[in-house]
Amino acid sequence: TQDLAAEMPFNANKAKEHGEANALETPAGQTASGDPGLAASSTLSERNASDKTGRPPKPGTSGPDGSLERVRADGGGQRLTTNQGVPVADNQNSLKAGARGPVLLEDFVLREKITHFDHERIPERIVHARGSGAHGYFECTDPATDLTRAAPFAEKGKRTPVFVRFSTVAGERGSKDTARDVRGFAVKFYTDEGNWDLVGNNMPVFFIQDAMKFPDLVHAVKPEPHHGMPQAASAHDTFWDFISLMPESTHMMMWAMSDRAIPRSLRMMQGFGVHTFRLINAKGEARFVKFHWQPKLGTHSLVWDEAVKISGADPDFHRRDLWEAIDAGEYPEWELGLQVFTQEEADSFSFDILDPTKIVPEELAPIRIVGRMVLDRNPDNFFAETEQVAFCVAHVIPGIDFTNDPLLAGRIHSYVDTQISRLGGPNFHELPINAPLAPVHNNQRDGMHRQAIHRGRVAYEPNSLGGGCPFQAGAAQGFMSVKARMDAEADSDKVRVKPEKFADHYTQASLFYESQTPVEQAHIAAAFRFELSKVTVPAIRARMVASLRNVSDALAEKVAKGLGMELPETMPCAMASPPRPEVDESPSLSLMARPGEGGIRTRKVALLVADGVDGASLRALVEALMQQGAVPRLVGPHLGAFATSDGGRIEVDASLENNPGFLFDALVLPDGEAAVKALAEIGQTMEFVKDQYRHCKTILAIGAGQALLTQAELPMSLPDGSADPGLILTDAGAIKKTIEPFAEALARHRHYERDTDPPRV
Ligand code: HDE
Repeated sequence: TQDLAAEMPFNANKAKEHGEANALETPAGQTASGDPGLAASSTLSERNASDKTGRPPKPGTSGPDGSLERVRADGGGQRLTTNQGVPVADNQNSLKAGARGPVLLEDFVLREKITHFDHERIPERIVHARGSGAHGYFECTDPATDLTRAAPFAEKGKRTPVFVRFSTVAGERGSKDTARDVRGFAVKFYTDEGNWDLVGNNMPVFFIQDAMKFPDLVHAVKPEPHHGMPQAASAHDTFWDFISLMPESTHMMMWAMSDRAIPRSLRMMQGFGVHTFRLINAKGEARFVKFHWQPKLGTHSLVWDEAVKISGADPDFHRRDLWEAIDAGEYPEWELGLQVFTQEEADSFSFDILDPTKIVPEELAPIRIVGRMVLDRNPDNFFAETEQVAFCVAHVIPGIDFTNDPLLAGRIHSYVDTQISRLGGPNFHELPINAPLAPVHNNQRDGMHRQAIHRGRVAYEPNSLGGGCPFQAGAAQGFMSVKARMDAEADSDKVRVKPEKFADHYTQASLFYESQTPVEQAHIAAAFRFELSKVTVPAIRARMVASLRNVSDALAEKVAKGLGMELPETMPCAMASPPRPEVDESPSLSLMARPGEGGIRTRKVALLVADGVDGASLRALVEALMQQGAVPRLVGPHLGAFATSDGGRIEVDASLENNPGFLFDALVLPDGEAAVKALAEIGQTMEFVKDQYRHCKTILAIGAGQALLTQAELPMSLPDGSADPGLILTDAGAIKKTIEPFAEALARHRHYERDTDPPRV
């Protein structure tokens, strides 16, 4: 592995899609890819020769040698043809027997067009149907060769191309982005030893412990089968019926009811491999590992009221945010951390590391950062890339292996299986987005939609006619399953049981709840209240609250009160006295623990505008915000230009109607008597101001604009009487001095001190 890596520091082909990597020479004659005849029919050096400019591509654009380049189609300057390449003379009229006569069956142009259209859709994913993808690279910052021989970690600075797909779980393909849900975080590494898919979520635990329960879980959360409702929502009877009968889901429910289920941006959430995996180094030594992605921008969330409103005004909120950030060159970035522990440590833990409803607290195994991932290119085509990408938990590479987690076992089977119906056959690995960059050579043949043209008469092994090729790579180079003990009792019977510690359903749920800040705890209680308030069967509500008493009586009491019910008896536990946990609190479980790098880059600020607005202060603000990387947007009563008080004109970007307040991170109320008077007469202005306040965002009011705060009846101080750090008042003349405090307040994202339940505004 080491030698190979030294020879080929960057993946030969895909890396060309990234600026810096593109500058590096790849050994001459190196084949870019093997078997999938579509992957490469020429050597990389030949293909390089076709790069006429010789310049590396701009970051964020595709290089001339990008691995996807060979399949990119562009109709610019071309004549219209059928799928057979026959030029089409008329694309408006079908072929008829006379101007008013019947359409003729012989019209192959019409029939081909309609037939293709009839078959444009493929089945959506049974879960994670709605997703958004991006290209990028993983760069190793701390070679982890002591732990693993996996190719991406071989060398400092080594870059491995990746494609990432983020998703919601329950909603259908066209559902809203801001549903309360788990987010998928699936990363395909195109490594030089084959594809590795790390198919994770933005929460580190899962609802169930055994794959046997997955179809039940999914059937329970999906729209109810008789009437097909609700869409992209867990707040309904069948979901909570199932959950309340499955205490093993309690820990995950704490995460799912926390604000992590409504991220502010896909760029601002963590990712986790969830299961315990294994790392194996070149010496064959194995250790356990949990994978963690940490966003550079920190972890930030929406508030529920905001998420609900956004889903109406912009169901593509997260998709748009990701696309726009990458488009603007604000490439999202994550660090990859490994939480590593030995068999002996695992044996000593109070929980079972094979149980996917448990975390390993960071206090027991610290996170070692080994690399960073940067997403720097939007897909060219949503269907070809984001929809057709096929992740698979079974796609591992030498240096990475599985454990006996029974949920993982089911996943190793499920993902390939589901692609066969979703993508129409066993050759989905040949689709450009799925094709590995590493050479593919084997004796698998034929099947629907085969792209490769295998040459020669040998499709078996052993053979002498093909010189024994393709030959086995052997233990030194090939994938070897780790030598691991099967179970403590090697001669155990076939059984359908769970390991003993799997029965502790509540200790880590309590650990999570107790590790949250008061604001987060309040939001968890409110989320349970909301979801259960949509449950129509009182017994389900009661059973759920009875179960919550095992997590925290304070939480159960709050939820019961919110639902207007008596506190029920505590639900009996499967394990009467669980092992004592190592820690009672783990601060890193709070969203607030990872605020990120600070700053206001990509934060969207609305500046209200109407005729008579003070243009000078607005211009100064816009300029200062842009300098700091924020995204100021001028919002007026309608589109078009408005007169400023100094006789100028100012063109707005959006209207109060098409961009309501909750789509922005902060609000600026402008100076200028006439403008303020005009804005004050519009109902949407008041909603704008109130939503900004209710969602704990920063509001800057300049001069006469302060009157809008009074008109919206905003409390000017916090519930405890102290000053509200998110309300900034200033005069137009003092705008330069206000920029810094405004940016600081905006960098805090939210002013949760303002948060009350129910809201004051
Ligand atoms: Fe998945 N899951 N899953 N899942 N999952 C799918 O595969 C499945 C689980 C996750 O962007 C499906 O290609 C089973 C855990 C993500 O394309 C399917 C079990 C975690 C994605 C499937 C689980 C995940 C999927 C549907 C329990 C976090 C989207 C379409 C044994 C670690 C990938 C597809 C993408 C997708 C099965 C549980 C993450 C049906 C059987 C735990 C991010 O194969």
